[in-house]
Amino acid sequence: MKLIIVVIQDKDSARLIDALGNEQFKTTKLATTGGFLKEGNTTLMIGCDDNHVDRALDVIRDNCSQREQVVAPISAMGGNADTYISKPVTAEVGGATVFILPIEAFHQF
Ligand code: 2BA
Repeated sequence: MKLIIVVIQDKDSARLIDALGNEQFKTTKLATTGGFLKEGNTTLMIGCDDNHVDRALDVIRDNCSQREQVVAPISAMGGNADTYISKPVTAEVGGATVFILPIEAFHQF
């Protein structure tokens, strides 16, 4: 068994959860925050058999599009936590960041 952890944009989450559900994948949705943009994103946990991982990756790939966005991450100025600057940069957003972990045991009581 594997645990797939996938970080996606909020706007892709409903479509991806529905698409995974249509293929009998079970998901848990977590509200998360990206460390760079400090904006909300969505993290899904998907537990599945090893032989279903490739299908899950196909569904994720098909439902999370990548796009460029001008963003303004907030950072401390001169190491002084009281003063912050916001410098716009272009970042690739969307798509999906995927981690696949082996699961030692799975129980439901
Ligand atoms: P954020 O950390 O908010 O990053 C959002 C996007 O900003 C990133 O998209 C990347 O395109 C850009 N970015 C991140 N750090 C950057 C930097 N130092 N300089 C310039 N651009 C930067 P993704 O790479 O697709 O990541 C999307 C979200 O996935 C991230 O949101 C974070 O929540 C998560 N993530 C990505 N890689 C991760 C990792 N190795 N470990 C844990 N979480 C990760």
